[in-house]
Amino acid sequence: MPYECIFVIPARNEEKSIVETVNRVSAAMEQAFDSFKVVVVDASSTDSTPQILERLARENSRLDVISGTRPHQKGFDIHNAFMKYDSSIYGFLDSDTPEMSQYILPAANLIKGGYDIVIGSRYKGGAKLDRPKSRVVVSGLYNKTINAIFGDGILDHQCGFKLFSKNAWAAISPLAREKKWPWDTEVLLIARGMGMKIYEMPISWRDSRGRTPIENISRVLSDASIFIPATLRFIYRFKILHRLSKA
Ligand SMILES: Nc1nc2c(ncn2[C@@H]2O[C@H](COP(=O)(O)OP(=O)(O)O)[C@@H](O)[C@H]2O)c(=O)[nH]1
Ligand SMILES: [Mg+2]
Repeated sequence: MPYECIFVIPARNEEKSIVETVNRVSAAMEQAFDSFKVVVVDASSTDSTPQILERLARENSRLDVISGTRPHQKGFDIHNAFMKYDSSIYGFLDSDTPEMSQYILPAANLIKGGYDIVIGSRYKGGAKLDRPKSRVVVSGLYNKTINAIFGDGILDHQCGFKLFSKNAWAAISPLAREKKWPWDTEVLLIARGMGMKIYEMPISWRDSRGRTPIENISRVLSDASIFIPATLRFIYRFKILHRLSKA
């Protein structure tokens, strides 16, 4: 029997947030579904996250813990976790934003009502944002660039909260290749190319890390080194190859 929903939480060194996130996601899932699994992918954490997860899994029969791959492969880890289960809905939520679990029930209802994909959006009207300026500027530039190139109309590609219907995931998954952060953008571009119905849900978002300005700049630079080559790959795949195949 397929599950009604599989909900994945990617986690790397999340000893501060993981208990609250697992508990709040589990409570939200109880409200929304009869049969479900909460699946934490522990990506080589070096803090006490693995021990905490072992304890949580002993207490919670609906929690599965699986091991991630190398660091930075969040997309690949979520992808692999989805592939392990047969489910009507697949979703994921970043571990450091437990308050986002409040959106699981409304997002699940939208999928049940016929949407292919529901994504959290920090930039849609009605959203509330508490984020360092450097990251807001870079993220805004990134989303606008993707829109200018691909015309996909999505305002927030990279928010760590997304749900997919079974059919949407079955169609997208064989085509998704990115392993790192840009996997989110890739799955949305594939979905748009297939004419899927995507709902951007305005959310209230707070960057929880409390990084120093130097750490924020360093994150922006490391993101640039990952997102710029990925965007060039997307141009090749979704624009150039697409045009050649039509010629
Ligand atoms: N699978 C996996 N997850 C990761 C990795 N690094 C961070 N995460 C998780 O991915 C989510 C987003 O990471 P975060 O550092 O908060 O990114 P930000 O929100 O863009 O600043 C969090 O739940 C992290 O625990 C990783 O290397 N692999
Ligand atoms: Mg985060």
